[in-house]
Amino acid sequence: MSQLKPFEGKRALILGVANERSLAWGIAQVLHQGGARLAFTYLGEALKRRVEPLAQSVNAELIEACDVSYDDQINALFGKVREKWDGLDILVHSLAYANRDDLEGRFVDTSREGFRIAMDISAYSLVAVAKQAESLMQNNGGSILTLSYYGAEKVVPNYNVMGVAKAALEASVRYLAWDLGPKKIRVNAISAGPVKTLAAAGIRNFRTMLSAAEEKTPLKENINAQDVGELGAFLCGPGGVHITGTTMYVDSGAHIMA
Ligand code: 0WE
Repeated sequence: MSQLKPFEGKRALILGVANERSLAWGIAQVLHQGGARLAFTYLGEALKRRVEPLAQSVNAELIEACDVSYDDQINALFGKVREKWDGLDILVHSLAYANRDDLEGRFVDTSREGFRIAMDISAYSLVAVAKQAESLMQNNGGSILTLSYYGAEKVVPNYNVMGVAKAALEASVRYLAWDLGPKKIRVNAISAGPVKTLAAAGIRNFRTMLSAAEEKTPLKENINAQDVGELGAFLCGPGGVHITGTTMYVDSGAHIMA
């Protein structure tokens, strides 16, 4: 990056840190190094113990519980952000959920409820938080980032309903970019290669998938949370000022392969 502290004074709210391996944590660290002021949410008391020390290590100004399946929790969170900062510059949405049973076997077996849950948590939640962020990003615009995966575009065996939800997420990024563009709020997605995070720990044969993925990439190596952080910082920073509505890959080139 061309500047030493490109995010000096910028206020960033980060949703989706579960532990030190989280992609959201990779983004948080790069923003912190760039001088940003940070706020975090965690999902439930179990993750509070993991997230609190991480947040404190980057001098977080706000650490709040938030389950994005509830409108009142989203409202409460943004109320706290407004109280604390009276504005917002960067919003990072790095969360997804599908029932574990729906991430194996056949997509055709997805239940109505399984489909609803995956869409609600993994796609609709971006719309809900973008609406809240819009009112906090009034004066100088801002940048909204979300995380996607190649299964949104092409069939990745077992990714199933998450692929459908990520397709909806990427489409939501385009429609949000159109709506919020006049207010100079940019909305983008990062399509990351597979990383062994807490989310991945719940997936069968993930290690085998990781080594297969590595062999398939032009660069012959997998990516990590810091790679995601560097692209996130680019998109939120001076390099990204005229980039909106897009999905950018950090995948060692995997997506070019047949
Ligand atoms: O988006 C994801 C996974 C997100 C995820 C993970 C879990 C595990 C635990 C969503 N919901 C749950 N639900 C749980 O109960 N990735 C990009 C990682 C991932 O997940 C896969 C992959 C890849 C890559 C699942 C099947 C095949 C490939």
